[in-house]
Amino acid sequence: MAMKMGFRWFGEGNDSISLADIKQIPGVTSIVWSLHHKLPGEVWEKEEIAKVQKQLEPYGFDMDVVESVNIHDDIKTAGPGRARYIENYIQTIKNLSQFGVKVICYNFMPVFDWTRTNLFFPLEDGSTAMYYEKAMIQDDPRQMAEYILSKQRDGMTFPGWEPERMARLDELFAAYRGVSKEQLWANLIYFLEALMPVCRELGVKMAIHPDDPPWDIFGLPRLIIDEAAIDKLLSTVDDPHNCLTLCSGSFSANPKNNVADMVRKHCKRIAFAHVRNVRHYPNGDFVEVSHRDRDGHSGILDIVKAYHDCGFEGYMRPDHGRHIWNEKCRPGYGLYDRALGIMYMLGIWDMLDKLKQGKG
Ligand SMILES: [Mn+2]
Repeated sequence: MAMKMGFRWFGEGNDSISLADIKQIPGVTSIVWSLHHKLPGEVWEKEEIAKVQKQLEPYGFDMDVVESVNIHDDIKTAGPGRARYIENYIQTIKNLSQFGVKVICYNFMPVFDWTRTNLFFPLEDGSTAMYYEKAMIQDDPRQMAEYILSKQRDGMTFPGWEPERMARLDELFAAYRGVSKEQLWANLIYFLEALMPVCRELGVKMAIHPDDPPWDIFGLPRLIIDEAAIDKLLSTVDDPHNCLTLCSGSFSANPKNNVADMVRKHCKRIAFAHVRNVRHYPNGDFVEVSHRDRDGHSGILDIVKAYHDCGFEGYMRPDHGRHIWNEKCRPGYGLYDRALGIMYMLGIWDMLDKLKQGKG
């Protein structure tokens, strides 16, 4: 077993990048996929999954990792539909496992998924990248939701920012109003404990993605924000199928988080690694930069080395990249910069392999 390199793809007709393009990036064996037309709570039907399988097959890509099967708000808030939506989720796991899916990346963020204030911030080299301006995230989430939704071009919606959900923003905020951080934790644990028996039976790992950014926004509690939260999650549901999607970019948006330490501590429980580099500004703003270690503050060299040192056998992918060479693409998900990121990561990895063999 060895680390497996993946690439996130939004699906036929939903991504500017083709599978043929991805095939030409050295080292990629896994397509990280999803059914982006499904709303949280719906069962993913076998016929829909089979369609994706047919598309990947000619290229020899595996479909082992799904990102994401989103969680219905009733599961996060313990709302009236919780039991039904958990049942649907379990059915989706069963259907996915018939196609060889081994890892499901998901998140437990209330109302909003990842949050940025500028999706096309100009960097000094002429490229653009996603930027988070702390001062812009004040009391009114509607302004930010409108900005994000206005950037959804050509019918491509962002996962976690479904217009159907954003249209009900007031209603969603009302549903979370009574949910404290402790209750949100209890609801996450309840959800995972309900899933673990079927995950054990089918060998499917649930891999939670951290909250992005890793702090409370708009008065909404956020759970997976630091090492203490990871410790709590993994020890409370202490099952090898309760795992992490360790996103270096999300965690390192808070300079106090040391991602390489997290890797060393929890290597065996990391099913999926997102590798991304972030540059901090003294006022708390941050921007996503190239994967090259010295371009940002995430510590990419230390992180990749930590994975290599611990014998990581999970899936890895470059996370967001910049928009370079005038590429028209989904924010953060262009072909070119992510391909550069892969070559940087594999360059480090292959050299560490070679050094290790030399020693042996
Ligand atoms: Mn990520």
